[in-house]
Amino acid sequence: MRVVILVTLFGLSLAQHNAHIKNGRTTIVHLFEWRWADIAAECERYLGPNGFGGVQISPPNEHIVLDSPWRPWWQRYQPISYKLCSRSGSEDELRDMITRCNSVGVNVYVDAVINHMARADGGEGNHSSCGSWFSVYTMEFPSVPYSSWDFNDNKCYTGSGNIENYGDPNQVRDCRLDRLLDLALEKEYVRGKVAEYMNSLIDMGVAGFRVDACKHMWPGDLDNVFRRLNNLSTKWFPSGSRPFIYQEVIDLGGEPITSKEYFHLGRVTEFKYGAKLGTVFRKWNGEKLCYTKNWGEGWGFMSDGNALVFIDNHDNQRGHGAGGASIIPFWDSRLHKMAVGYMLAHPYGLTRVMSSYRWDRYIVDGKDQNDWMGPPNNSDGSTKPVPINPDHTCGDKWVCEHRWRQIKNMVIFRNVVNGQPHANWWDNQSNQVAFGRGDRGFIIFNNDDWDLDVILNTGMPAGTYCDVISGDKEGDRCTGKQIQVGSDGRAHFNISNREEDPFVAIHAESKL
Ligand code: 5J7
Ligand code: CA
Repeated sequence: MRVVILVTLFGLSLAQHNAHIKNGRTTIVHLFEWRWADIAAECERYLGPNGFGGVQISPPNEHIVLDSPWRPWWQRYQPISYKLCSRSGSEDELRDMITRCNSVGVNVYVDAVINHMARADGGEGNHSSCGSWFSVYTMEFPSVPYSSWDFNDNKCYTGSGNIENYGDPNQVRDCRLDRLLDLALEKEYVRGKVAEYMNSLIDMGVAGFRVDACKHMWPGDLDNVFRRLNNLSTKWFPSGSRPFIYQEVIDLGGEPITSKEYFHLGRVTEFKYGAKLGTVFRKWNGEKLCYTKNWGEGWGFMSDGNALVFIDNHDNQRGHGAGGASIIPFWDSRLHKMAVGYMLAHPYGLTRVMSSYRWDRYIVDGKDQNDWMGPPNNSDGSTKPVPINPDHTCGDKWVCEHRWRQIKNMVIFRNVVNGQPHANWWDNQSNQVAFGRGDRGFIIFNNDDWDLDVILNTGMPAGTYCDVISGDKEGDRCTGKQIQVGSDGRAHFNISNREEDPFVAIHAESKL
């Protein structure tokens, strides 16, 4: 009997590691701060047709509206209620978007902010995205409703009421994260409200959640909440499917709270991945690309089946959060394409691609004074739509990294090589490396300051392949480079270090 229960519980939690991605797709894109109407259109016109598996959306619930700084991105991380109206749109627009994305096989993952409500300096009144009244002074959020009983202050023993020492797990979980009013998730009532919110989204058809700030919540409390979650909607998913859970835990080492406390609950963000790969591609600290021969667990990362990996996220792309200056955001576009390309070619982890907006960077003494800026907006503060240019790029400061040819084609590459082993490694003992994925794909990088000219075994069937970095396969021709693979699987590669994109990738479906 005991054994049966254990197996059942284990099976239940493991299920929350499954992203339920459809049609052999593999990658999630974070459309940071996009409006629901734009996401719906993007699913239909781009994400579905180009093999993206899912989209992570900004928090859909009611949030504070801040005047100072003006409408920053982080206001989305200060909940006021679980009403589904945010600066990305209304509940109806959200529902329409979820349906339309599901209809083209693109899953929706919701950013769930459940550790806290607004900040203690957030005032009171109706300055919120649906106009709900709240007071941070009395800790009242009547639209949930939460009152002062639902917060943790009685359990926090620091002088300030805030987290003062990350070396003490009790205060990291029970005190305020930088003055954010900390929810008492051990309370039946709070657990019920949070689960009700998440279930309303599951019933609308979402496939799972990116859970914000998990380091600041007890794994036992999260387990309780997650067990209350419904199975996914059978309109879109097989019956009995558990919601996919990926937990934001910033663990770069050096703190008592670690990622592995959360593995049994779902996947966990591997922040070491982008921080380390950034160091490698920037060639800092004597790092070389050839050292990534054992990339993944060999670098001390969490096990493959637990990892959600990314080059940058909405926080650390601003030089704000974890990883610091080594992170490679879209501003460093040449390196960004290479690092994302490497990630998507490599079998480790479930991959997430960032899609950002530009802001007016203004760096003083290494700190960006404008790291707070919210999305492109109209003068009334409303978020601008994402216009699509004739060349398929995005306008109005929307960066749309996921539409960059090199990144879009590597998302397809990952789908084509899905399940194939890392194979045929080659390196020059410096920053030129190559590897394949079984006999389905092959990629080669030149991040040295000199040219690459080499003949390598690709492991691929003979033929002429289009390089999907310098161009596309269009009908029976390549718009970029062509690579000839001989009957022995060998091919000649020549990559100048001065090229716009000093890497080449071929796969089974880029063959002429
Ligand atoms: C939590 C961590 O465990 C951590 O390791 C980290 O680097 C950052 C945070 C963190 O998470 C948040 C989650 C939220 O949902 C909302 C939040 O406001 C935060 C948050 O503030 C936060 O920490 C900020 O960044 C750290 C590097 C600082 O040490 C913190 O003090 C805090 O910085 C504060 O940011 C500034 O002190 C304050 O002046 C400013 O107004 C405030 C702006 O808010 C944010 O920067 C939000 C960050 C955020 C980070 C996330 O990872 C995330 O998923 C969502 C939001
Ligand atoms: Ca907490």
